[in-house]
Amino acid sequence: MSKHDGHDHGSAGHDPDDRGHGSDRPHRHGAPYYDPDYERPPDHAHEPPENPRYPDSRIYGTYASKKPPRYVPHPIEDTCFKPRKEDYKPPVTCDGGPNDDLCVRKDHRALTANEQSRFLNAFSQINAMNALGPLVDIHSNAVHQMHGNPRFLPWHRIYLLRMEELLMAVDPTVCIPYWKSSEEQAFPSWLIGFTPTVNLMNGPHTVTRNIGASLLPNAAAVAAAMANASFNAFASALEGVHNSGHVWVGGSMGSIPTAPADPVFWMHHAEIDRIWAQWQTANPGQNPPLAGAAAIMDPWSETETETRDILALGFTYV
Ligand SMILES: [Cu+2]
Repeated sequence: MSKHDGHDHGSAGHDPDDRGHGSDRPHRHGAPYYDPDYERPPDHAHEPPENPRYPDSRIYGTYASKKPPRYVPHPIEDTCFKPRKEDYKPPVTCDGGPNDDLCVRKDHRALTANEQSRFLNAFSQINAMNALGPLVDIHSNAVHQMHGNPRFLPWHRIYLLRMEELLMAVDPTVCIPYWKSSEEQAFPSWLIGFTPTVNLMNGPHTVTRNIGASLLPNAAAVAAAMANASFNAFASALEGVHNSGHVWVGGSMGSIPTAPADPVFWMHHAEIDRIWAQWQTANPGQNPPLAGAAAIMDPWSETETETRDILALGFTYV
């Protein structure tokens, strides 16, 4: 039985089979989430391949095509969402308060029905424009070394930001909600029927789930991760908690190349990022030990230093 079967996922043990060499070690295509190993620092020097499917350098970084295909806006298919001009008034936070310029990421349980449909509608629209697939594909390229080492948290912080920017291009009131799975111990019910088909580089992928075949980390597991005083100890524990969340949802979420096709991926990672932000406040000056090329969040240009301050990046958690 493999350690990747789920039940023992996140164990601290090291499987020799999992410690191969170079690009073989991290998530091979289709590979499940594996235990983080922060003792092996990223060996990071590469140029990601150019791929003409990627149209926009702000979102797709070095994957962007020099001759971008034009976005083809797609009519809204969701009949539950009927945009009217008055829907596009500024978000309610524009009241002169401190959050005016920030995307305010909320607990998904606090979303109104309208905010839920806006999130799903924006998700469907960027998918229909074939702007989502290329973003998902970036996650399948292990060359970015975004799992199992200190790049995990800063890299996914930028990844979420790019997704949020894409969503906001469709609907500027949308921010990525977070899914506090350790507290809820349940899948967000309003996402159950939402299983989009996303065009990935290997062809269309329809989201599947196999919810609850393993254990979801509880609040104590998150508290135990939070109790670590050094970045690597904290981040490694939190990545393990995160892995178990992927395995618990199962299906697309259980596999690195397909996980971001499920909207719950973004909400799961928003929660992981929120926990990191909390830990940062409690542990000032504790930053990822990254230098040189490993400190650049390729395919984007942000450096590790630029990932530290979420307010400076333009979002906050409430
Ligand atoms: Cu990831």
